[in-house]
Amino acid sequence: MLNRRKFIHRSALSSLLAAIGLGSTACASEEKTIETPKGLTKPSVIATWNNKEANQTAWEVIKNGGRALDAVEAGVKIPEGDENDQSVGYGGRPDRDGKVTLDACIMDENGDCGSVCFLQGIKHPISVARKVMEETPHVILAGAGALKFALEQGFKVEEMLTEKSKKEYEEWLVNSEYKPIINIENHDTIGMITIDQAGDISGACTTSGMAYKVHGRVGDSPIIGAGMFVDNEVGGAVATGVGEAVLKTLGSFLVVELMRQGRTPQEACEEAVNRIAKNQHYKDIQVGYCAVNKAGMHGGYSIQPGFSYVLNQQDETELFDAKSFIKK
Ligand code: SD4
Repeated sequence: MLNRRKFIHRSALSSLLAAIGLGSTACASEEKTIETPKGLTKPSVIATWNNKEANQTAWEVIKNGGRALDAVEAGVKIPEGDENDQSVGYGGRPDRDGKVTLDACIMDENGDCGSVCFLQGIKHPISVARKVMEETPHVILAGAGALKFALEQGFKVEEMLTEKSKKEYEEWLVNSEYKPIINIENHDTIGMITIDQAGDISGACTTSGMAYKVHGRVGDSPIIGAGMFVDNEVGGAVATGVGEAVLKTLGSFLVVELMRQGRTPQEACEEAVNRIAKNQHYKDIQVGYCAVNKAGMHGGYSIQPGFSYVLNQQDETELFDAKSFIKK
């Protein structure tokens, strides 16, 4: 028997209501589900920024019949371990006290998830987040507790601050101003969504957070629904940029929910950015979203120009420059 999956689309009636000016609440109440054959899913890997090597690593897992969860973990471990990526893991820029503190989360096709935040001294926080998901009844572990748990699970403490990041920090100390530079200072945080050959979806997000943040600050990246969200019937979304703006709008959950209601990934990302622009001081910050739905349609959008996302499908890697709310 054909294995079928449910997609949710707005009904013609709800579109009509929207057209005559009745709000989205009316649309939501008119949702209906229709059956979509499983064959319509498309193995995919999508990630924020130009994280091509990470995407390729995840793609190899999927190509070889592996699980989306294994692919997404393997993929984001690449920038985590790369000392030249100064927004993620080893080599990440420190907080204003000179400490590298790491945030990460992971989510699987069953809606299970794990997260660590304000974790220090561990090179692969994503793998600790996965252990939180698989080995504990909890979702989030923070700070000293997360570190204790990681050590119990066999992870080793290592110095995360590299000479390069230390030198930049010492230069920053001269003026000590917290003024994130759009697309530069916090560039390369990775959020990734994977769809495997069985059509199952997983997601991950990992970062060292905003450079020179207050010690103890936690951003959007380890918060399920903010930095990343996956729904196995719909698709997944990830965020990058100033985490406070993403947290205030629960952006990745919003993107996935909009896709559930029938928006394309592109439309959903645009609406999530519009929400920030409507309600927040957005002119000097960057936030970018990218998303993929179960059928492999993808999209991305940001507040400022300069955000890109990378996609692997059918053995091809493509980098997309996302459109933005503020034009060039
Ligand atoms: C944070 N969202 O900690 C992260 C930073 C980031 O690209 O994504 N930079 O707020």
